[in-house]
Amino acid sequence: MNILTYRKKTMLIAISVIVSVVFVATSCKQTKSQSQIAMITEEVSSDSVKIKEVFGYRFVITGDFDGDGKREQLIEHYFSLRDNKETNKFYEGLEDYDDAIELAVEKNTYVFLSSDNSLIDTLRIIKGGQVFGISYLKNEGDIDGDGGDEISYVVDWADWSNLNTWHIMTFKNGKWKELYSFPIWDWQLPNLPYTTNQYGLMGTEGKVIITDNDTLNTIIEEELSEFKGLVRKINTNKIQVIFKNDEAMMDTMIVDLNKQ
Ligand SMILES: [Ca+2]
Ligand SMILES: [Ca+2]
Repeated sequence: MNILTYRKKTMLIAISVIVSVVFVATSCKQTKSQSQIAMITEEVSSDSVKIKEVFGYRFVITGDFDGDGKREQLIEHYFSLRDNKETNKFYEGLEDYDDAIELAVEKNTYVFLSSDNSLIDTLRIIKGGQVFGISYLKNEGDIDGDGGDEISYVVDWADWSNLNTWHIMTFKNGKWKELYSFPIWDWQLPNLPYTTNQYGLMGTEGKVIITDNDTLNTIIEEELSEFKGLVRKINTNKIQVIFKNDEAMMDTMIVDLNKQ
């Protein structure tokens, strides 16, 4: 290689480095403006996406909860204390879960179960909490042998945790009392359909509202009704429960309610 060729080569390398630097700088600039455009596009598109209220599922169970020999209903309510009316649980078109939580909190919601039997007191579950209603409700039958059916419920917390508590309640002497409770994970429960019949204080108020997929909602509802729950009566005041133990393992245990 002679000296001239060497200089030419060095020059070519220098030029190519300069070109590369300019190219990288230009492409950085392009990337920045492109990302700005993307941001604006996202803002515009999110503005144009209509946020739609989704009423959500409401549990209704039947049983003889006061033990008078006649069956009655227990109906879930998701009530806004801010708006003073039954309210929607969810929204379609929200960008993230935090917005859903924030909207639920803003509405100052009150989750309760009412009965069509006026002698049965309202079961006040959560007032003004971070909730989306209840995620499970079941008639457990007469666990303690007093003639009235006990119930189980789980709160649908508007949070990020999957830890939860299963509550068994009994209606005695005009009041709801907790018979027993145990820790669970939310994933031990079946999914809820996004919409269902709309219940007011006087009964059904609306029809089924479907957001996206009828077939899927039907399957989810079937699975929900087929779910056996996490409590099994073994004998009077003796139950077997599936729970989250202290080692964070799914476990079963026999509970003697006479010893609680
Ligand atoms: Ca009754
Ligand atoms: Ca009972």
